[in-house]
Amino acid sequence: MLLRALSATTRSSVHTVTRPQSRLVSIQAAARCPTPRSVITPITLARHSTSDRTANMSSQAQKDITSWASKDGQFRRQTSSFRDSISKDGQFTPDEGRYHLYVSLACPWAHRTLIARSLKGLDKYVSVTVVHSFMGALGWSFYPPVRDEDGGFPQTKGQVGEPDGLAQVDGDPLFGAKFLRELYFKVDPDYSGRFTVPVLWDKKTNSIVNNESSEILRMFNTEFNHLLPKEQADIDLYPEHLRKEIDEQNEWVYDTVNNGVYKSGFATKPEAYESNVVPLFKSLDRLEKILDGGKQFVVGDQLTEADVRLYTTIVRFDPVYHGHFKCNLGSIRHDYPNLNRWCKNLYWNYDAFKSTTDFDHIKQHYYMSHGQINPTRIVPKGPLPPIEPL
Ligand SMILES: N[C@@H](CCC(=O)N[C@@H](CS)C(=O)NCC(=O)O)C(=O)O
Repeated sequence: MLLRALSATTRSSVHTVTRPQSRLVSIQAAARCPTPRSVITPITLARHSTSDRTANMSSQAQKDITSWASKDGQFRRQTSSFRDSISKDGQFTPDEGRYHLYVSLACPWAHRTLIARSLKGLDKYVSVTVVHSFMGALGWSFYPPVRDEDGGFPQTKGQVGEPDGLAQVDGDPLFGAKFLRELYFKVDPDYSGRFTVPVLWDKKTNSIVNNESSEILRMFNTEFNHLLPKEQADIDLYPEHLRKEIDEQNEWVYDTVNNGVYKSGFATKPEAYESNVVPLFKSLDRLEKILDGGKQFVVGDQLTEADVRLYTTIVRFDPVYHGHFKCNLGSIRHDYPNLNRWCKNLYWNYDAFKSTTDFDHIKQHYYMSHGQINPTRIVPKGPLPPIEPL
């Protein structure tokens, strides 16, 4: 293993949320290799909105959106603000065509929700819009940024322009918004948090149901089951008998791995970087051991949300985090054979994982958007292939 006697710094996690869930039989085989289908519902390109709320920037975080770290050099992820739930008996009932999911294909948190939506076959209930891969000063946009005179992307202006061929963008089909922030302000004109994806939008009440991926993932797992064919209803990513183990693992994997790569990469002081990159690799060592003996899943013998949550970080690791976020005490493909095998199995054998993973979009986002980390905005060619064959 790469790291042995290390002093892990454990920071508090705001992420793990447990809600009562209904009991379901788990038939994981049903999740394997479903009929290939596009995960993204086709959407027509919308016209630019005339109502632009971009001037409404009420908090410091909103004014300085690309300044990720605090004064001490540490990156601290903000707690999500919208925490309602889809449920049969609540305000947000699980009706066909009612919900819309705004995602970035680059974002590992949004990626969780796309995988769950695909595994559970929720296309009819939840349509999807993908934002442009570039995130500038005004946050996620539905259009590519205007290029400046020398062809670069302006980090500070945040204008929108014509498609640039780098990534397919859908436009906002609901309101013709230019920026994701407009949707947040539509719901709450005084919103002072960050404009993050994923956003689960309710088309009926025109509001945000939830913008916390771990909760959206669980809603998708259970709240539509009574409407789904048995094969998909039976897929249970949070089975009763594994909940304790999943919750325990989520806690440290979230803090040191999922968020650990960000805390390493966004650190602006060596001490902040080191205090995160070391625990990150210690946790990768721990996961490598968990997957010993040809194990295919990180908790139990079936696909669970623990695999979904870990996958979206591991699949980005070699293409982005290793170089861009300086997480280079090892790479998945060269130093973690078990994690590599586990990741390749999910990618190549489960359509829900492969069809939602877009390596070009992922690399374009990180290397182009974070000018303070990569001022030339050159997107590296490798690693090739982005994921190894089985
Ligand atoms: N807690 C949120 C975190 C989501 C999140 O941080 N998303 C990032 C993209 S990877 C984002 O949209 N960042 C924009 C910003 O912070 O301005 C979740 O898990 O849903």
